[in-house]
Amino acid sequence: MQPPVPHLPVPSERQLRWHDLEFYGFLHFTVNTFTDKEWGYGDESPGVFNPTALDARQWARTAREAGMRGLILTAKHHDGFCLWPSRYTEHSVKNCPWKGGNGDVVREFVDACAEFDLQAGLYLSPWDRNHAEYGRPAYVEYYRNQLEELLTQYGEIFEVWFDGANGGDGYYGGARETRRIDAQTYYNFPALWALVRELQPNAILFSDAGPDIRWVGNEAGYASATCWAKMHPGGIAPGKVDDLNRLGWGEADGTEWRPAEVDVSIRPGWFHHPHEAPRPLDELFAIHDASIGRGCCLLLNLPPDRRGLIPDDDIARLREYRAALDARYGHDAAAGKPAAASETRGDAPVFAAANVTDGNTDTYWTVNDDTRAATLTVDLGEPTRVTAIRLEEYLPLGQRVEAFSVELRVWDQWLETAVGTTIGPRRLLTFPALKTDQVRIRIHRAQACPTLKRVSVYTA
Ligand code: FUL
Repeated sequence: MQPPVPHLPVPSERQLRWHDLEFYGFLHFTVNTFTDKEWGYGDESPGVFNPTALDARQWARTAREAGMRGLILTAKHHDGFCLWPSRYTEHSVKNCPWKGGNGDVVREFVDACAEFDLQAGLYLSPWDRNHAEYGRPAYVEYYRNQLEELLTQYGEIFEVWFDGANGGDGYYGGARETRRIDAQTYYNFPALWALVRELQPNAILFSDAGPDIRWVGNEAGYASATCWAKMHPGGIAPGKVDDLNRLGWGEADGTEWRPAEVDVSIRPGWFHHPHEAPRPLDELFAIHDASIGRGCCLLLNLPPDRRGLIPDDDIARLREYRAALDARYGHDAAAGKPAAASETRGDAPVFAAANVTDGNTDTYWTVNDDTRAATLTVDLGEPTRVTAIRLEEYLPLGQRVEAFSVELRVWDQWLETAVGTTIGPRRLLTFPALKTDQVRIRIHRAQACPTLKRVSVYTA
């Protein structure tokens, strides 16, 4: 029996690996940390950058303990200050007091990531409020040169983060004026992307509109409850509400595989400000369920302070968060349990319902080509207090499911306890606890015969 033909678009190998990361961290750190700003103007003296106890290993250890799989560092933010000794500018760590101008934050960062088995990614702001040539062709050349430095001198980079904030007022080498650019054409992004592909073929490219992953359209930590991993190609106009909505929802008939990354800070600001505090645990939990739980990856920002360390309060909050996540989602009551379906493709064991509980994410349940609605039941074997469920489609065959519900068996009835639209990479649904021995997934509608690779059931 042949597997279903892929329902296009399908993810690349690179995107498939990215989906598995689920959770990684952002580090916003630069002169702003010392000037108490969110956006530096570009006239900051490198002299202000003077962390007293910078320890990239502390960043990596914190991320690791929180369950993150990678970290992305702001090698250069909008103010233009470079955390590595770039040969193309003096506006960098070369001219700061930290380590007598001989330090390299990017180097310490990638080394720490390697030690703690984290993937390392970099943010290089296209907008540069320090550079005299910003807005003219010479700056684009400068940007390209810097990208090349970062992608050739620091080992494997898993993600390159192209920020969407573009142009405005700034120092610009002393001009102190407003410079507008056309973000769609000025940077020649296709050529920059080609450079990344050439130098780091495994790296994921993030920008508002992709090409590998898209922005989710807000910085609140929320994906839409309907969230397709697909989009139509084309640009995103900054601030245009229709476009932001499109980023949050994705597009059911999208022709490109372009899943959303949810970026949000553990604190109100992206950079550390002494008067701010980390978010409460319940907010972090809501962010988890609205990002990872809706099929996106979560990029959670942890801003180092003026010492160059992630503050104790943030570490304590992350520990609480990890412990609470493990308690709630650490044990899958469906693992290894029998499952049955209304239909199995060609009655072939290779596509059987039991594939969703076998712990192997290379196997999946599916049905015959013409089927669009079907049910799958997991038998928990004994009455179990069920509080949440996680579903995953088999992505190499594309995203298919459009509408589903979750039913729990009580008194021989099936009570509908949750309804949903998209599943995609994963869908987490929590609901009022109920004791049941059978959980049924009812797929109501799909774009092509549905697939599921895993069903997990949580009881805490
Ligand atoms: C935005 C930037 O303007 C913010 O400062 C921050 O870096 C955020 C992640 O992206 O576009």
